[in-house]
Amino acid sequence: MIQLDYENIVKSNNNGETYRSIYERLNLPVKFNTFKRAICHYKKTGEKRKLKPTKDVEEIILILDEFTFEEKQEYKTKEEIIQMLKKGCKSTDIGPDPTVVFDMIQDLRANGYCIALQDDMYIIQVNPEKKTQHVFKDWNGCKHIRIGVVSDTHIGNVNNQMSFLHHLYDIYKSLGITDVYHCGDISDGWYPNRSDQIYELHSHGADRQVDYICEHYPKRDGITTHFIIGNHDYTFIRNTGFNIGPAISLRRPDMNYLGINNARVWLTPNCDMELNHPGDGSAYAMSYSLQKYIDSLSGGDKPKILLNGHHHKFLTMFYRNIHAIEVPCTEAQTNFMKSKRLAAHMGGLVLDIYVDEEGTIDRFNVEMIPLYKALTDDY
Ligand SMILES: [Mn+2]
Repeated sequence: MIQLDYENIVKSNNNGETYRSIYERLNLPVKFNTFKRAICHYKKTGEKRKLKPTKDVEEIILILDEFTFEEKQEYKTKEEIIQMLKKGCKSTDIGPDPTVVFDMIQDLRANGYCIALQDDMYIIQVNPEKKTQHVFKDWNGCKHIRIGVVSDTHIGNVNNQMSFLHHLYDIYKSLGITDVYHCGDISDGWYPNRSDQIYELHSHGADRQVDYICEHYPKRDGITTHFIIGNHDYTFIRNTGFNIGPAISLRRPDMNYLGINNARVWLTPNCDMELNHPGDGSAYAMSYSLQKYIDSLSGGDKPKILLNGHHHKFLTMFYRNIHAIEVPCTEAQTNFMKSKRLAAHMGGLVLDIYVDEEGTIDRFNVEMIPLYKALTDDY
């Protein structure tokens, strides 16, 4: 039987760490659901349950379903809560115990709903705060770091190139790559103001695009995809307060959500890599946007590597001591891009980063894997 350190777990949770993150950190041989239920039970009653180890720890069930099932009388259902959150509601509107309600809200957040607490009201947000998350990789001192980089897969659009994306992951797998970085616009999203977009989608709406991505995005043993979301993915937040990033991450443990539009990954203590998905349009010259962005970075805060999505272009530039790259896409030119005379560079990248003892870049190599001829209806 397993005895959990209940006090410390609750403390970590109060400090902002999610139950899932605590659960993963402790690496327990029980299901996430069992773990979470025991914690909630402890918070309610003070009783410290011992847990029986289980073999299968893969299953993901959310506490929300449990509570609404077990205590239907006292607590609102998930659907009812989401409806109420659109206008805002108090904890007591959802159910009697604020700690249980808080857990239910945390579940919804883990599912992708952007929920803020304003005064004493929980409310859906369509304009959440965008903070850059810093991620610190465990560097083992190895002087050669090899990663895969993709961007703008625009899954959900009929122009997405799923076969090519899978081909890239086959190459990554064969090269022994364990981490692939995605610079945003994983989905095509939903633009109500672009009336033609609806004809270009094979999956409509957040739920279907998330379902399609979770089912069809390349999954290879030993490879984790780390992704930010871009302006297309962001349309779901703006329209409905739903962020597909956490929703995908929850269902695909090999897909790690890093934040909205920007993230900073420290590959070594002296080598940080920025993932960026800007919101600008295209300029006359291909290099313009990247150059101006680098100009705007303050001296002390420049990354060593900059990976830029959004423009569907491939370009490398060494400027202000930054190894900067416009990352190509895996979506064929759309009618929208055609009408704006925008070319699409399709491809994926392999980066070979050689560092010294202290983790500072010695040599830097970008390999482009191009796709010359797009397939039609490749979904
Ligand atoms: Mn974009």
